[in-house]
Amino acid sequence: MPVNLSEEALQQLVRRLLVANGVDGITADAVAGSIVAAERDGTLSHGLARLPGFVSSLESGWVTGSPEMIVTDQAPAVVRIDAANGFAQGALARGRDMGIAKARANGICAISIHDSHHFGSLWPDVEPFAVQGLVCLAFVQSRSRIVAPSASRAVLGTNPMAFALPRAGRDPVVWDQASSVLAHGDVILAAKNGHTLPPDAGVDRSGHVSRDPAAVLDGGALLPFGAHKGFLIALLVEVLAAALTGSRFGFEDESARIPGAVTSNAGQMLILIDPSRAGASDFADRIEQLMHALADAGTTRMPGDRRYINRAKAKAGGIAVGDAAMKLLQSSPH
Ligand code: NDP
Ligand code: PYC
Repeated sequence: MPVNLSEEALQQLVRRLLVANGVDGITADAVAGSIVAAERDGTLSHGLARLPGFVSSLESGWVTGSPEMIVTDQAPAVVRIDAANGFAQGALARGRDMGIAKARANGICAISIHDSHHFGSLWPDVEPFAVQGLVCLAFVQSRSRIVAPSASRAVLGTNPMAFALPRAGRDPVVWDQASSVLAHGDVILAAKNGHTLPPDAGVDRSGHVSRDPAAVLDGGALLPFGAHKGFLIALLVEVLAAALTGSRFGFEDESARIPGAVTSNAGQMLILIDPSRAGASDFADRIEQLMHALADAGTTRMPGDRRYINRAKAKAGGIAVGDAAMKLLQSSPH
């Protein structure tokens, strides 16, 4: 039977499990915040379902729980963070204030994170910047899983990117999407729940399109969204998140060879823009005009809507935590 927990109670349990597995306090707060936000808002592919993967990656020694991360004032508009083989959310927590200060001072700032592991959703990383009035873009790359339309094997990762847009007096518009038709996490959930995949989401180990999640997971690969266009977005993400940050490409990641390791050693790039410094003094009004035009045209669904509805429900009724997750959460010492 699922147990209903408040966001705060679940945050404490997830944090405790991470700390018990060697994660430092700042990183544990940040990673737990990301996992709980995903579960709360209904992004189940990157919520509590990810906990066993975080724990097994830590136990395998592949990821460092409490590394010495270094935040460097790299250039007037660049913060560089050496995550020292730790979790990306912990690195961002350490560099975000410098990034915001630089974006406000210069109009724009890149936060360049290398030697990091990102195993979560991107929207919890970007949404807080928009709440503070900044436009934010984020790019993360990971283990090779996307096969290009003309290729025979995967090189690029499922490479998500996210965009957060502040709105005056309203929740930000935030989108966050994998470069594949489906995130790998959703293929795992489909396999677990006995669902078939949408057509053209993945191929089996022989390269044949397959709707069987087990076949895709067992040596197969995922297809980019929108045919060649998703492949090109995945390429852009790989360059911004890996090459520009000084991180390994997805095809250089060695996690697949380490028993228990499911996170990838990779990079993350965030770009912050202060609209008030970008030359558009009427930015907030222009965004409202755009939103009204979309609504007038019949757009009833904006990115983030689903999550905000789930968030309100969780605030009112709590977050349902299943037996397996509860057992894992209670396995750490009190
Ligand atoms: P989805 O396809 O579920 O959603 C992508 C975006 O589209 C969301 O912002 C969603 O908003 C929005 N959206 C959905 N339907 C509509 C619609 N009809 N009109 C307008 N907007 C819509 O996400 P993915 O499966 O691509 O990714 C799932 C998660 O996996 C992401 O959080 C991503 O960060 C994560 N991921 C992480 C990776 C990593 O390396 N760490 C790798 C790959 C993926 P809403 O949120 O409101 O549903
Ligand atoms: O769901 O594709 C995915 C993914 C890769 C790394 C973390 N999530």
